[in-house]
This record gives sequence, structure tokens and C-alpha cells, in this order.
Amino acid sequence: MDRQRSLRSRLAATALVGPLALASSACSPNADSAVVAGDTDTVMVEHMDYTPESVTVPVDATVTWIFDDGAILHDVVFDDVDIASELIADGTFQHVFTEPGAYTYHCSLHPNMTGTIEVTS
Ligand SMILES: [Cu+2]
Repeated sequence: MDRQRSLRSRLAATALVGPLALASSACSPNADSAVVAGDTDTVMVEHMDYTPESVTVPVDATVTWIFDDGAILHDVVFDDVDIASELIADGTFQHVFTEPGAYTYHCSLHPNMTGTIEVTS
């Protein structure tokens, strides 16, 4: 519940800065878009997969993983940096990427599940 509330307040904050972001960007304000206002992005964890498998975000962007795969536990464990979520069946995990680079990750229970976060400067 706390995580959901945190996600909602973060989305609300994004909505507040929406007009500012729009002034410098042609991005659609549509919250259902895969890329929201340039500084947040969302990865769905469902159907034994991360969707989208690869996302590109600017430095200091917040990436949110939304776990929604029934009763199946998954996590998000990065390969080369010390970032990892808990094993959960629902809820969210968030991380702010402050350094440019390509960050690969996987699910510790299902090695076929892999993803990449590309952070651009
Ligand atoms: Cu998994």
C-alpha cells in the first residue's frame, strides 16, 4: 500500500511539472505513454517478461517497475551495480539513475527475464 501511495504521489508530482516539461519538449502529455515527460519511465513485470525490455531515460530519471504477474514472484537484480528489488508478486520498485550508462538486469528466479536501462547524459 505504501508503495502504491508513493507511486501515486510521484505521478502527481510529475503532473504538476507537466506544463514546464511541455514547454521544452514535444512529448505527449498522455500518462499512458511509455515515456512520461522525459524524467520517468515504467516497466511492466508481467507474463514472465519485462515490458518494454529496454528503456532509455535521461540522467536523474526515475524508473518504476510495476509487478503484475498473478502469484508469480519476480525481482529486478542489476548485473553490474548494487541495485536489487525484493522478490514480490505485486507492488512496485523504483530507482533513480544518476549516472549515464547501460544497466542490464534480470530476474533471479527466471534467468530468461532480462532488461536494460539506458541512461543518457
Ligand atoms: Cu521472474
